[in-house]
Amino acid sequence: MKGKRKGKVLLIGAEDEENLAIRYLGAELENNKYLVSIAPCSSYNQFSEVLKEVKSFDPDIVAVSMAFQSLATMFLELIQKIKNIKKEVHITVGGHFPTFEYEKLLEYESVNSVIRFEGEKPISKLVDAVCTHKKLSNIPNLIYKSEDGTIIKNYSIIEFMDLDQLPFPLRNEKAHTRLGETFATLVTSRGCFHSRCIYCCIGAFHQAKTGLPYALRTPGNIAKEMAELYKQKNVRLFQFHDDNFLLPSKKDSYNRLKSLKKSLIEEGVKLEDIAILIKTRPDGIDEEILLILEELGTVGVFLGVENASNSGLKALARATSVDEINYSLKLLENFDMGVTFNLLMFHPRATLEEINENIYFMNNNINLAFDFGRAEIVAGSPLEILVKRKGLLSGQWPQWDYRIQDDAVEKMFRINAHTFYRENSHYPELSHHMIALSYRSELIQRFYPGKKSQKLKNEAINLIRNCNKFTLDCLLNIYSMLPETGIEESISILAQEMDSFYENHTKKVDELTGKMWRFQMVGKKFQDRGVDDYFQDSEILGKIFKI
Ligand code: B12
Ligand code: SF4
Repeated sequence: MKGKRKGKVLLIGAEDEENLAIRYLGAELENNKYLVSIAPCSSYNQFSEVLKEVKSFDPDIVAVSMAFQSLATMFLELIQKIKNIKKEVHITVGGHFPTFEYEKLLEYESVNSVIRFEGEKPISKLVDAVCTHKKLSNIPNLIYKSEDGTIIKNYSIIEFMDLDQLPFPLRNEKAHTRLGETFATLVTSRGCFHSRCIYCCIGAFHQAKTGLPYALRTPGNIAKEMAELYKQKNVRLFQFHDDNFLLPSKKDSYNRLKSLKKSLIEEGVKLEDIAILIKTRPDGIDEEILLILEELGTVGVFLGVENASNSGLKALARATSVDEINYSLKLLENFDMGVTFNLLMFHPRATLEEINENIYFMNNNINLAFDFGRAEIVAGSPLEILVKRKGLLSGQWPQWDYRIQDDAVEKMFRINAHTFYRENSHYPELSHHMIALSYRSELIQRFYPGKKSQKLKNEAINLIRNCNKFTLDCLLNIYSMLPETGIEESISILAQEMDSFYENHTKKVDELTGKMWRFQMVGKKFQDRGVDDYFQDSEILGKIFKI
């Protein structure tokens, strides 16, 4: 405890991977000499582990990241359980959802305070105030209950922090493995230059900020973090979780990437050793940018398509066009990058014509892994305001539902919910696995190029295409049901067909993923010995390792 300040903070958050929100907070707290422990919680199964940590670590503050509205109910139950065993502990919650829903959350007796917006500065001040019994009124972004129960809202920070000044997020001792390689996520920015998409809360989250709606780390600072991960944790695959990895101006994006490349080389990161995954809007790329992204090792691009009709794009406030999307896809065809996308083809104003256009688009991109669904309501999004104003809202806080204005599209959405997205359906997970497969097939091409990796890539494309064809047939089948009544039996038959196809396909994807995994394990060994060509070309080794 020497040199440590009084104050122990237990940070809780969903950790499907290292959760950067709590890990940035943890780094800042440790920098300020507080003691920190991280308790991951993505599901009810992890409650007992978290509660065990509450007992053994005995924190002064429990800080829960509730970014995901979908997990809010679970976290509220967890918070109650923590209070049951440690009544006096101060529990604060933060992240996107609490930033907007603080009033409702503070109605829960177990929640002592909410920290809105970015949390680094406020959390350290809160720990200090709680542990030294100071008043809470000087803590920025804090909302809390006074002794008489009234809600007190402190002032908000209205400027982005200098992101280069933040300590790098805390990391586990050992890096995660994703797609068969050592893996880490990071962000190079906060906020979004567009900030207007109707289903998104990022614009509102940073709305109070003066100046630009986003802040950037410098390339040198990003490269330092990557180099640390590369050298100390042997990380080879980096996923950038920025809302937009690229900038509004293509020239600026190009210069930034060029500078990142230079900084990485200066830091001793061998570019041929690393691979990256990014997200970008379709209007963010051009050939020059793709060339430099390729040099940086980009193997996966999640392209923000979101809707493949101009009216749909307009309704979602995407500020892009189908031509722009098609152009970016055409450019991407010339690069070895797994391109994936999501289609929010269901939204309050969706029409059947739009649905047609989206299905047509899927068909035109049958080799690409994608996901589709409805634009869901999250607190702080313009969509929330729209559905309330139009009287379309139904369901219950925090899991809202809404009605699509066009009856036929609404019917189609509900049939989808009873088929593709019904409970225990294999489709939602399978679509994510196919996205992963698409990235992985390019990743192995980059790290272990040769005949076998090309063969595995072809197998992946075939699986993706076959699955997409079936998905399209199902969508068309659903479409044909729309004018009919008494379709319960047809829906049930279709759901059974889907179950059997998607279950079978999941097995095939798992088999191919297993094959890729074996290929990577063995490929590394042959590469280390400088005989990878022999491995890639050998039929016998292919048979032995079932590749
Ligand atoms: C990485 C990510 C994921 C990862 C999760 C990784 C993990 N944690 O295990 C994956 C891919 C799994 C994922 C999935 C989903 N995601 Co997501 N995801 C993100 C993303 C892109 C980055 C998050 C991040 O790391 N940011 C970097 C950190 C440093 O910033 P931050 O999270 O904002 O944290 C700061 C503040 O918010 C605050 N803060 C956060 N927590 C706390 C807690 C306390 C106590 C305090 C004081 C402060 C505080 O302080 C932090 C530091 O300043 C965000 C977008 C975004 N810009 O944040 C979406 C985002 C969080 N995801 C979103 C959504 C909708 C989803 C999905 C529902 C998507 C889907 N349809 O499946 C799922 C739900 C997952 C689930 N578990 O239920 C929405 C959340 C909206 C909402 N309120 O629900 C976001 C905001 C995207 C968006 N533009 O709408 N996601
Ligand atoms: S969806 Fe992406 S582009 Fe649109 S506002 Fe949100 S972060 Fe920005």
